[in-house]
Amino acid sequence: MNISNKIQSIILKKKSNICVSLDYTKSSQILNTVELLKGLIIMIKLHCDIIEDFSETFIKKLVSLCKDNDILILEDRKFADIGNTFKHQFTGGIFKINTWCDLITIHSIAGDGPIKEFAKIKSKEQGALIIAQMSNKNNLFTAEYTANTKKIAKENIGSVAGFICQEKLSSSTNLLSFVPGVNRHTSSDTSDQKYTTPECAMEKGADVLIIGRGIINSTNMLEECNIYKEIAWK
Ligand code: S5P
Repeated sequence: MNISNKIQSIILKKKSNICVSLDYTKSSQILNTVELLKGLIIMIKLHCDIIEDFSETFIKKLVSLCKDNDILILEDRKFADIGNTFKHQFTGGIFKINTWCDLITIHSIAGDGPIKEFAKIKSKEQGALIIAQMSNKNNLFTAEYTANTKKIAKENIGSVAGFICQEKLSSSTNLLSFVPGVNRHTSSDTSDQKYTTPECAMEKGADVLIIGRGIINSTNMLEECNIYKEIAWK
């Protein structure tokens, strides 16, 4: 099964389209939160390079927990370099991202080079989300850039599973829309993040909602995650 089909089958099975962004710096926080929310979410998003105690033992535990509970792992590395450098960043260093991720994020600023490299080295079930729009204020994305990014995605269906975006960008079931910057309580953070509501993101055609602090900073994560899940499923 390709990764787009797998995502859709998990969404239907768990009646959820929630990806929780686990922007924690300690591996135990990640494991504990996945354990708590495992029934309500279909995907977790990591920034592995902010985890202070990243280790092989941790990632093995996480992969096993996620596999057992139909949760996909998205590493939000936002690759943006030439193909050869991408290859080393994806497979090397201390993280060896290719050995544990289901999905990665890639910028299209360098053209299709990194995507083509990814197609060569990825496993059959791995996919990339290409960043076509961003949520934060003052970003440099333009309509033309987004259109060119859509073109790269269409030409690379199979390795590209969808977009990081703010609205539905394709009617193809092989190119899903993943929308970050979702929060039901606030419209911004103290930095540059801009939030939309879960209702608004769904109206704009999101297939998957990516929610970070809206859930992980809540005093009752389980209840809050369930509220997002129910709003989006409706
Ligand atoms: O446009 C974007 C793209 C991404 S991947 N805006 C984002 O905020 N993100 C990521 O989503 C960001 O890196 C962070 O990990 C998460 C949003 O977290 P929150 O706490 O603001 O919901």
